[in-house]
Amino acid sequence: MSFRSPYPDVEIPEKSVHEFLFGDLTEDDLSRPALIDGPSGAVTDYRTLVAHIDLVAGALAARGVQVGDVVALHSPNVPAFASVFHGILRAGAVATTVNALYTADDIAKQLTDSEATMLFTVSPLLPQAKAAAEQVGLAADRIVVLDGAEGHESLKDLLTEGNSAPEVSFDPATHLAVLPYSSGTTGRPKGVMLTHRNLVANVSQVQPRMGAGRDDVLLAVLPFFHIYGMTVLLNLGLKVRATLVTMPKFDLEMFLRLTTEKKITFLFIAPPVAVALAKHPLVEQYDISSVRCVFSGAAALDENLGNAVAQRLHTKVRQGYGMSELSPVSHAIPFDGDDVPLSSCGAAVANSENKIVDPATGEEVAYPAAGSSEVSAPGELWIKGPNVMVGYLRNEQATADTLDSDGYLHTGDIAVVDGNGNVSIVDRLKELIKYKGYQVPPAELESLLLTHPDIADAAVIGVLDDEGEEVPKAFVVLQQGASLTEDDVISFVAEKVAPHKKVRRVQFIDTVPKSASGKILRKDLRAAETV
Ligand code: 4UU
Repeated sequence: MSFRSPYPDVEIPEKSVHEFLFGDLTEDDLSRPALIDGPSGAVTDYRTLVAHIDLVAGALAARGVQVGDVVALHSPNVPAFASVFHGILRAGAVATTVNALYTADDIAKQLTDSEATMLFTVSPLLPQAKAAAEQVGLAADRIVVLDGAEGHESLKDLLTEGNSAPEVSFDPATHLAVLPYSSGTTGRPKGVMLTHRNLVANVSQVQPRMGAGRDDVLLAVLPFFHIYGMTVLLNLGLKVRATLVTMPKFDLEMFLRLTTEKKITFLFIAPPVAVALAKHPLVEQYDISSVRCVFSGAAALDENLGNAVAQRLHTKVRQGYGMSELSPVSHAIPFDGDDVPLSSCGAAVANSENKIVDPATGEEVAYPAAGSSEVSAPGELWIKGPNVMVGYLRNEQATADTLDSDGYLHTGDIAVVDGNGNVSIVDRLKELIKYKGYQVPPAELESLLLTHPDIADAAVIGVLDDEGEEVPKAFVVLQQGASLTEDDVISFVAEKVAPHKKVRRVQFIDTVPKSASGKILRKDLRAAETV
């Protein structure tokens, strides 16, 4: 017995992402601002955006990119991201978006695994992009540097060729649109196969209740390369003809200044930004009264923190839950959901159903009576709907471990549900760590720690810092006679990983607790943390 979304089903158009988003632009839409580059103020209207998308698609086709080929996009948030991202999809190719914080090794792994045949990057990220391309044998003429760099084509070069978009045909129901990387419930990052239908569905499922429309100005600080920014800003934001103001990285002063100057109405954030909004003295120095709604997702938002933001900013605060494998939004508190507790992530989005399953017994928990404010017992949240991924790229085992034969995706998150269908995430079954909303796969850090000659064994889990935010903590077993300090371990890792994957706490232990089959017993380590 599952429980369904309380909302009526919505129609999911059988269209490609491009047709769905831009197929019905009106004359009025065309002259509206689609993107504003935060730092420079440069405006791209919808007319220019769609023209550039066509030109990028044409340039890709001219370089031999065919339907189904994978193209990597490695860039912080700049307006050109939208032209390239949608240009790739327009050409029938598949966009694999690469985290802008990644090291050369991280990028190389994704290029190899996704079999990307071209790479778009920006000049500040070129050193690591180039090193990665060299590692995997991708030639310099397959690297386009958006803002230009010696020895590479620039976006301007592609646009001025004037190639029109190719005629392509594919089935939106099955054709892949994007391949973001996620470590899922276990192991290393894997390519998440999302179709055009997945992306079109998720915007259709969420948009009617999100409350954002054509008069809204959205601050696009959440990275477009991550599924949250991709679907909610680049797809939903553009679908409703809102204006996106891009910020290449988070900086509180710029965030507040742009919010004031551009009269931002919707802020999409992850919880660490809520901490700043609730507490930082700088906030008082700006008039950010244009903000109507702050929407948080990608990690747990503390209810008191969310309410503190609402009070200080005199605005609505909403929470959503999502996962790359779900395109990503599966739950969201609606814009008009003033009565929904902020401790929850709201109800299941339209056209979807959920189960909450006791991991110990494999049985569904009992659901509270309709309308009751009681909550169910906790269990793993399972989700079924048109936004559920096809599977992990070339990884049948991981796919089978995550998607069951009834079409339910096992999230690896522990949830409870109340009698109104509002779901709250209360714990995590899977090993994944979220640092500021970014994924940190513990398996990756554990194998890196084991490469240190003085480390005999290691396990990494997420623990809460003083602000209640999750940080990666390493439990380290030293080799006999070795004498490393905590700082030695922290800097050993910091030199080799992207900043968000740094180990931020270290504890030396005698043995890593393991099951009979050799699996790290993370729950034992976690339990010891909370006493
Ligand atoms: C507790 O983080 C995301 C997607 C987030 C998102 C997007 C659009 C949230 C709301 C929205 O509207 O994707 P991933 O794949 O990087 O990480 C997924 C994991 C989840 O399995 C869960 O463990 O991130 C965690 N997570 C949350 N946890 C995501 N949102 C929440 C949340 N509370 N609200």
